[in-house]
Amino acid sequence: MAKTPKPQSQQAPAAARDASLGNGGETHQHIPHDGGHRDADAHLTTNQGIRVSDNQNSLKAGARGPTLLEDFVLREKIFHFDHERIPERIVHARGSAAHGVFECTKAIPELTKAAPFQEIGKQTPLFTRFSTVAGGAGSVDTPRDVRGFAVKFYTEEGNWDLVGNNIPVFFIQDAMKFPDLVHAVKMESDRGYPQAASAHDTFWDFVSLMPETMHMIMWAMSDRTIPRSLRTIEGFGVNTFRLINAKGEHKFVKFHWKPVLGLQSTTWDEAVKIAGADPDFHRRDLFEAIAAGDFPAWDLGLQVFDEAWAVKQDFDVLDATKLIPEELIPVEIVGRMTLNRNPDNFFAETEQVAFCPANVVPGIDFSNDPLLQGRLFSYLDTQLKRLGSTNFHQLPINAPKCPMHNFQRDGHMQTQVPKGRANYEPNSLSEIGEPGGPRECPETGFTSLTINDERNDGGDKLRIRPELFADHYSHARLFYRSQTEIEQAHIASALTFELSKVALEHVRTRVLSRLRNIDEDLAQRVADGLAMPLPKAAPAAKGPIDMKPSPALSIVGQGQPPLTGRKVGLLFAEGSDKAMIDKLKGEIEKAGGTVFLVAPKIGELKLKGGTLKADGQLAGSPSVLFDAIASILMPDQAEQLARDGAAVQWFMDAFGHCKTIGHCPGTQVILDKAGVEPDEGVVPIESFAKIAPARHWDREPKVRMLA
Ligand code: HDD
Repeated sequence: MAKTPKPQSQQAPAAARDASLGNGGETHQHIPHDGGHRDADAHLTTNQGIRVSDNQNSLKAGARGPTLLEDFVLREKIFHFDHERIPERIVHARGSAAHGVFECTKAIPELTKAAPFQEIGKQTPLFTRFSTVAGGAGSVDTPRDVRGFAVKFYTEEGNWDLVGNNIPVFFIQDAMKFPDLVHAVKMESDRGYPQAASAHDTFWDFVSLMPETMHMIMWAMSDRTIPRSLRTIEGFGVNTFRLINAKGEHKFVKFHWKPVLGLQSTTWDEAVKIAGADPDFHRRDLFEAIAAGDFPAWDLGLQVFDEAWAVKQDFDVLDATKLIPEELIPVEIVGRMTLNRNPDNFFAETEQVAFCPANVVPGIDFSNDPLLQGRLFSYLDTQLKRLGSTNFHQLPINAPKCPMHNFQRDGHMQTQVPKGRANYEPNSLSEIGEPGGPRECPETGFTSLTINDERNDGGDKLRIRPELFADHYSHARLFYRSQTEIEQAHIASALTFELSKVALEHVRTRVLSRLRNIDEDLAQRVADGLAMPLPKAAPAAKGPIDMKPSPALSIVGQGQPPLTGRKVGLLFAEGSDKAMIDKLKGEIEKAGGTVFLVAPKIGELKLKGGTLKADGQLAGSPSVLFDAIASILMPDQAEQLARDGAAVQWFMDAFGHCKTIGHCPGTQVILDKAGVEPDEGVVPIESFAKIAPARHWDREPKVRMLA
């Protein structure tokens, strides 16, 4: 006679069940429909609310028999898992985000009636997502790439999305060219590579045939596209928008975000090595900083101007490949964004957040910038594909935090349950005592600016670009000539590197011919770097004209940022002096930095004067992960470490990346082996904290051949 089977939950040996749960088998998590609160005492259920008795074993016909189709618990679990992925964003697929708040520091009702700017101290909640552009969702954080900088303000008058980048201009002038640009920069369509890189044939082929890209190319080849941290990038609305006040008066505006921590970038060699050492470098940095209460902040600045000013310029303010130098129109700071809370769930928030430049609130309106006009369509459209339903605005991360009522109904994944018969307007149901639903708000509702454009050519339908859009070189020249010497060398080197990856020689030649219109010296340096002859300059439809250099465009020119928010790697080993470590750590933390302790072994080490555990093991914590490094080692430990490639490389890289190196006399033997030469950035640990955040660019010609 067959034995009566035991209840399913008892079938697996207790030890196996405990190991598979990893928590003694006691987990019962309940994810209710209200958004996923976890209650440790709640029961595990199916999506239909049926309690699950066994989450380890599928239902089988006998212990060694086939799994039964009847097992709805298994089927539901696998079914849901199979559908976990949604299409990634066609651009900006890889991103990291955080919640925060915008606080108005200067009220500007004379410029705009937009709610966030009406009074000093007014707070508006927001959600900000940073991204790379070209790579897929699983690519690395530090390719040479533009960074997206998208902010969703949940104002009391609806959501306002400021969907910008960390570069104030764009590659193209008209949305018509966006799919071409993106196809050209992404993986080549036959071979499926390179991932997250612009250094390949199709990108440079496109760019070389589209001279309007030249200004943005200068930015893309500058250190702006290899930022040290998302906390140290600027943000820009890029397109020209309009501000409108309560009287209906309007001005043009450009939006700027200025990082409170200042701007900081990596070197290219460093960015490449970080990609290997920690592909999630920026994501981790942002998450950890916020988790530690070290909240990153940006000031919001405005450049405001009117049509009378715009008509006098040599460029068109509707052309997104042009910028307005801050020296011409200063950036006026009106508020501060602080990111103070990490998302609870990456998918629900960071992945499902849906930005759209068309989301504006009363007081903000669009300009006729033809790039912006195309964007107004694209984002809404792409969200439908990505999120699968016209009801994506109901997802908590996208839903406005103010009341929302209309007569839109139904559709996939409708989560609201509208009551009554009124699903059309106008209606007279209130006359028979039934709710009639919401009504228009002529006084307070959004009204588009009635004027079209003072300089529009009579409104004829034309596939054409305005005359001033034709100058593709003046602003590229302005950017290049506004850089410090070292930054110019970085641009020339980046161009040389990228073009050296371009197999098509005629494309390289065409790029060189364009560079001649930007700056002869730059073109010559890149040609020399490639060992190619300099071709004739490309014919230019207009310009270039010389503009007055704008120091605000340089990173280095803005001075060295403080130690606040920077991370110092501190190397020690068994026998190191604990008092010295504690003292240095204290000094760095006092100056606002954080210390990451690195040692050859991660467990508790015996030191002179106590014991200490490292935060990271040496081989897994290369110096590229830190803004500066210091070491406290005894001579005999240093002798030993000098035979370890990871230790030597630690110092060699920090030196090569122009970082501050703090050392005690014991370390000298490794410094010698790593080729670290004395200079103003190689200092005894006593003076380390004072200069730690600085990059010592004077060192660079000693460690690298720059173009
Ligand atoms: Fe775009 C995403 C920024 C031009 C079409 N864009 C996207 C994101 C940022 C930008 C930051 C990611 C938002 C997020 O984190 O979810 N895009 C820009 C800037 C542009 C620009 C600053 C130039 C001023 N974009 C642009 C054009 C088009 C698009 C001209 C199409 C005509 N962008 C899209 C898109 C994306 C997008 C396909 C992909 C995912 C998404 O929208 O939500 O609709």
